Amino acid sequence: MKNVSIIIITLLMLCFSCKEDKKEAVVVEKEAQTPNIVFIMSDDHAYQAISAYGYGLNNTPNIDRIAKEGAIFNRGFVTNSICAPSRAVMLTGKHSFINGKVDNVSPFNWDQDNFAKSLQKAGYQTAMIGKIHLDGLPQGFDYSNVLPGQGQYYSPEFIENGIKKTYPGYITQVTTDIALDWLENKREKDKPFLMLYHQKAPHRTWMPEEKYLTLMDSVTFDPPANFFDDYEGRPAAAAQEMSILEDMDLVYDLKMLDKDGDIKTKYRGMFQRKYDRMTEEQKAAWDAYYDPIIADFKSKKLEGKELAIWKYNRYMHDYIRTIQSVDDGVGEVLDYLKANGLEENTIVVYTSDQGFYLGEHGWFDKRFMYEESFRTPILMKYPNEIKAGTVINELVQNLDFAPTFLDYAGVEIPKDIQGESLRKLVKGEASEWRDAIYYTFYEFPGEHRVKRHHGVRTDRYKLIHFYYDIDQWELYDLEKDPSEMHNLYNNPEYSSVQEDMHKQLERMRTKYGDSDELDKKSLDHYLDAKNINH
Ligand code: SGN
Ligand code: CA
Repeated sequence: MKNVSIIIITLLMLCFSCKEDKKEAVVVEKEAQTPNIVFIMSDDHAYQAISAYGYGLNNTPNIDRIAKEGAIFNRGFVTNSICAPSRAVMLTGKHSFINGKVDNVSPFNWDQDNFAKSLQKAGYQTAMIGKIHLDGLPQGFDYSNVLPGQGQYYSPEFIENGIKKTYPGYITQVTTDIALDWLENKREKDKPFLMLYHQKAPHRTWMPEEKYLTLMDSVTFDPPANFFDDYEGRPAAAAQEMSILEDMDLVYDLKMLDKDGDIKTKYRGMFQRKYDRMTEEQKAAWDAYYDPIIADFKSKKLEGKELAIWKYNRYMHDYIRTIQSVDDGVGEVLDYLKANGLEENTIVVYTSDQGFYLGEHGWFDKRFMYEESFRTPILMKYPNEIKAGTVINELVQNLDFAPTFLDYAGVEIPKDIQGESLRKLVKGEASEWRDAIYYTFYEFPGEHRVKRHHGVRTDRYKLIHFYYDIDQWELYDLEKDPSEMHNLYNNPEYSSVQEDMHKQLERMRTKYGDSDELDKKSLDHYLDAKNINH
């Protein structure tokens, strides 16, 4: 039986009693089918590394299929560029300071509403597979098989409905296999379904699958134009610890685990433990690839800019390779939907929990409100309703997923959800849309040392306030300076823009209910979770 909502069955029954029953019944059924939802998310996947976005770094044919057959969002953003908070926003449709999950370390309250709970109540069968990064048994899911914490690339552990087990193999393929197994063998095929299929890759430490160890080996990547940024006028940017040259570990991040032990780094032992999770065959494949690179690296004795560019290339190769396995998985799931007659009536979304730096400003990681980590890829298809090749340039946020899914499912959107449904926007029927978006980041003091900040972005401008142990404002004209190298704050030519952006910031804080009080509360929450005295 097809996924037809109860209302439709009732309508059909009513139609059977009328004269022209047959014709009408067919029309009603097609219009009101309840869509399935496959929500694909990867971890730290920069939009720059999806070929549909046109940066020419790599090739992701399967993710691109979603854009080709549906819509691509050119201005998709998160509200807080860090993993667990982003997932909490996605589930609840509420900003971090409202759903309470402001950082990666404090607990998440699963007892609050989330869109999976609402869909479950409406008759959906629901599954959560892969990385979730929120402690506790996921609520709202009939089936869950999730990673503990960050998860491991090789021989990964998963927690299936609360029970931990280790799977042989490579995490991206294992996650895909679990998803396909749920689709084929575990779901009840007469119900509409929601499947969250969330990959760990391409998260640090970017460990590729054996079959992709040599992918793009002959390619040399040119670093972005601002790779050697001097952070002039941007003290918060200067204070971070996410520089490829300074902070990327030669062994842990870049796999220079030499057998002689000459390359001694801070995190060598941590990488050794990751390497030790591999089978003898996997280790042999890794050694065959990395050993010659290690020997070559040792002989070169690189320094300064040369070392930075070498590190950037090593990083890019591994990063791009882990994405290839993610793309394969997307292809397997799309093929399954097609082969099983589910293609037309299934919404497929591809996104990441945030963006990522691929050498811009000299960095890896995320957290900042600067474009590369504030932005996130969003691609969405639903053949029943979305035209192939749709391009969306409006400002959308991960806040919008929950109301969008509820809208498509015909489920009432709770009044306290802060996002907007994308449904009309994607159809080209939205009469008006937001002109500004709000951002918060709290995780300081913390790993990578990105200072606390919040800010507002409009189509053209961005205002950021860094605070806590600093009091620094930044203003950017994104049209003239898309790489955000020139802080225009207090530049007389921009005084009216500055004034207007301050008003926009206050407007955002009022609109979403943020305040100094909530800020203080989240700070206490974070410091308590980190056991920092305050
Ligand atoms: C880990 C990483 C960091 C990363 C955070 C958050 N270090 O702590 O580099 O910023 O996760 O990432 S690692 O040594 O454990 O790889 S997030 O995507 O989970 O927010
Ligand atoms: Ca992440």
